Amino acid sequence: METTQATQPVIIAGLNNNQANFDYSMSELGNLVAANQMTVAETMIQNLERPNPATYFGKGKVEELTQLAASLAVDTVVVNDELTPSQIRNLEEQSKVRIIDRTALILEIFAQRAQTKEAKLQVEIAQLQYRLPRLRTSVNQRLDQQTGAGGGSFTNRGAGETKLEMNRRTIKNSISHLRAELNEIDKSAVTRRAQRDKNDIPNAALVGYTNAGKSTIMNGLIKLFGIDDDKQVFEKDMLFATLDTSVRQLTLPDNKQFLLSDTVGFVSQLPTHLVEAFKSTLAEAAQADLLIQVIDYSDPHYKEMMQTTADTLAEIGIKDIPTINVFNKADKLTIEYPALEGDDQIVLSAQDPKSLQMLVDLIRQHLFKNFVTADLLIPFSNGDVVSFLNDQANIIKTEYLANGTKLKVELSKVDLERFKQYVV
Ligand SMILES: Nc1nc2c(ncn2[C@@H]2O[C@H](COP(=O)(O)OP(=O)(O)OP(=O)(O)O)[C@@H](O)[C@H]2O)c(=O)[nH]1
Ligand SMILES: [Mg+2]
Repeated sequence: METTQATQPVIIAGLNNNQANFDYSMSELGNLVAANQMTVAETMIQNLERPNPATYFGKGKVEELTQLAASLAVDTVVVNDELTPSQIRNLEEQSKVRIIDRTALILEIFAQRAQTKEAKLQVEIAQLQYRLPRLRTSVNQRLDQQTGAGGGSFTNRGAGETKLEMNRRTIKNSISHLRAELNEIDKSAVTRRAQRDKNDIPNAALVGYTNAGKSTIMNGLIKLFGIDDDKQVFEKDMLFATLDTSVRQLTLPDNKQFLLSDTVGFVSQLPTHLVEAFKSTLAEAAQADLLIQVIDYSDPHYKEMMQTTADTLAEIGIKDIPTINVFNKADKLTIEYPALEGDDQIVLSAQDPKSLQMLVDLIRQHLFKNFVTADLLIPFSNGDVVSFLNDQANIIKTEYLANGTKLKVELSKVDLERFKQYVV
């Protein structure tokens, strides 16, 4: 897809086959369009059981679309679905406008946002995979143009086919090269994770719909509990501000430590290739001990957004991880909802430090529930163990006895095993 000019007017168009969340999905498309420097000049909807296999919309609707585009002087239509290569080609031929499907639009936004090497590779792979089956269309079109009104000779046609095959091979080669590059980056991430697992620090991952406030919560918690050199992550009022996973270590006042990761946000119907390409980035979430789902509670569509998150997590294969729900942006609420019950959800505002304190208490209840309180008697000759525990653990009580230091201390299972010789 070519880069679009600032606020280019487009028509957005969708098929309504009575799906439950059609309105939501169209409003989401409007937001995606705005995120790609385009404005919605008009919305066109067709009520139809299933798409027309050749042109996606029915015949009459295609004519209506052609006239609408001409009368508004709009040359681009964004369709709320992933179309087949031939549907795009036929629609473009018949309506004389450029057709961008939902998948291409999302890929384009991701491409614009990608900053790091890893994100760029992931998006590029997904874009090439999207292009691969669509290659025939553009090459054939070019061929038709080259051969003119008389049509191509047999020889020309043959040369064209060869060129198409060549282009396909080139794209396939590029994909495998990019994959190999991405694997190298992945390997070091896997090593880092293995290292951390050895240290037995529990980890939590922020997940959820894009723009819900994940990065804002991450930054708030870093400010409160981060280590000196911990950097803030990027937060902004835009779709897909975060494409890379960031991991930070947090230390609570009682010395309990955990890792928190901030991940890419979701939107409904995320392109399969994109989800596939981002799997390695989402490995942090896949291996988390706790998922913290952040929800924009002030958005009337928050329930659909929660469903989108659930669907996307399922698609990535993330399941059976304990989850807490953070209903964020409470300061913007205009409706009063009934109070939430249960110890796995909380209503808060990410910008309010008191809220974040409450959130941390909730995270603590879940992440450290396997901690045990033990009494240790450590001989004075093992002063290093006492200083280690003073640094790293929550000491509830210290007594100096004749035969050593007695500590009442909270320990993880691994530390309990490590220090079991001192347990009394
Ligand atoms: N009013 C209000 N705004 C908030 C709150 N939390 C986050 N925001 C704003 O919401 C916008 C999006 O926040 P981010 O933290 O970047 O959202 P995200 O979930 O990381 O989004 P992606 O990275 O795009 O998935 C920013 O402009 C934040 O300032 C909140 O509690 N109240
Ligand atoms: Mg973010």
